[in-house]
Amino acid sequence: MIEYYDVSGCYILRPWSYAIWEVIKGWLDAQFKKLGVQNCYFPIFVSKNVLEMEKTHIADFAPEVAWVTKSGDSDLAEPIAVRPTSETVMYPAYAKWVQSYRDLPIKLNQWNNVVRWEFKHPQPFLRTREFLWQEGHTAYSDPKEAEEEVMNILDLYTKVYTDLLAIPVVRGRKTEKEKFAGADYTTTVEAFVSASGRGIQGATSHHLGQSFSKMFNIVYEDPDSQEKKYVYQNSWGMTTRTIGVMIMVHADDQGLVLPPKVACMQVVIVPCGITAKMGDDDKANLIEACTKLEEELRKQQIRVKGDYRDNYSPGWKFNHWELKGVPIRIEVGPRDVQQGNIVAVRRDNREKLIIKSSEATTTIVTMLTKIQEDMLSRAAKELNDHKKICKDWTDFCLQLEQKNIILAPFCGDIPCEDQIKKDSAREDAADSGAPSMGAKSLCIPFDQPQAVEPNDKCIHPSCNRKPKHYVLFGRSY
Ligand code: 86X
Repeated sequence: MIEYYDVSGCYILRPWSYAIWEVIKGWLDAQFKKLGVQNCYFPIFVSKNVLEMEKTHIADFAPEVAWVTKSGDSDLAEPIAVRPTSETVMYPAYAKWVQSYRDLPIKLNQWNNVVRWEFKHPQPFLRTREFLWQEGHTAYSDPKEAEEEVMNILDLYTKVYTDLLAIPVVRGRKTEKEKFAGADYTTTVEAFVSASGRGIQGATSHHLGQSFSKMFNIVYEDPDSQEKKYVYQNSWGMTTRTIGVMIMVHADDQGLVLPPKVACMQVVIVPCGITAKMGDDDKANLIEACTKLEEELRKQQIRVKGDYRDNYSPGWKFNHWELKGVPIRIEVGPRDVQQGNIVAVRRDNREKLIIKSSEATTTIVTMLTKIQEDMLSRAAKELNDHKKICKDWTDFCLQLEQKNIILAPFCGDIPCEDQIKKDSAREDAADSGAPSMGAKSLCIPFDQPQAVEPNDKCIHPSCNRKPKHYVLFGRSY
């Protein structure tokens, strides 16, 4: 999926992974357009002046900003930043474009790269210094309309996970501590990786309210009162991290397991039983049976490839395509051809099926659908089995150690959340190798497990504030 590169934190996305991004992009892009969002492209560079217009929360991010300071040997007059996100690039233009209420709403998106010079250890897909994403930035006169969009976009992100990647998510709002500082509120989809017992943010959709319009002076004249009105804004993004989430949720000890909807190869055909003493005619017959099958499947829009290489054994090919996660392998041998059969093997559960050649296409289509469904069900079961309700701090820490994520009553206070993180970190990290970091809040689920009762206490033992809701906590990426 990736190749390593000699700049730390940067990776080459090879076709096998980039194809997944293309499926996500193709689907999301069509949905954005249905919501009236248009694509555009803003420059990658940000002047020092403009970047610092957003001083308040830029301060937190400043160490991650990458700067261009030279061209050839000469210093630039002013260093130029590489975008870590495009608020400061886009909003000065929005201020120019908005004069009247008739100029609203503005609904723009860009599919681009951003650079964040992180110092935590890099990880392919999950933490890379350059990554691909889409960033949507919209502006409205009506806050209700803006807030509706926040949820519409979150619905699309949810569908990318459930319908394309076969990954269940928990939808919710970020706590005060975890929300984007520039936003009124941040909504999120959170996934769960059972292998590590950690949560991972899947995408985010913010309602920015008027904070940025006030900073960047994005105003229009109210048609009734002639007063200056600040616009209401949203921003939302999904990144190539989604691919990393997909890998971790579905992979097993034999390697990748690709959900059929995003797999660039859904079926591989491997001719089998070719021996040294086999006649040329028999060999040609076998290959012909395979190519015929390939064409039939392709006619039904199945993404299929025959592996006819003669320098690898069938066994080697089985391993190879298994490692790469191809959802279905079809084996065709001379005896199968004679009997009018093929053998199909599912990557996700290793189930082996003998199928009549005449029914190959319909059966394979059904199988692909079934694989997609089963992968989601399996992941949903993992999430469900590892989501525990805790009202007691000792139990909270115990559940965390057992690779679970936890729903607990929480007061919402930032210092209290800091304490929870600190006090749930394991001290004896050195010997075990398991993650020792403390629990973060993942989100305040929209779908609350139960009502907070009058005598419920906030999960942190030293907290006396009333809990507001159940909050999902866990170790996270
Ligand atoms: C926050 C906010 C927002 C558009 C999204 O989450 C979706 C798409 N943007 C991004 N954020 C920063 O503002 C930021 C700023 C700087 Cl200068 C930085 F170096 C890193 C950042 N990371 C996140």
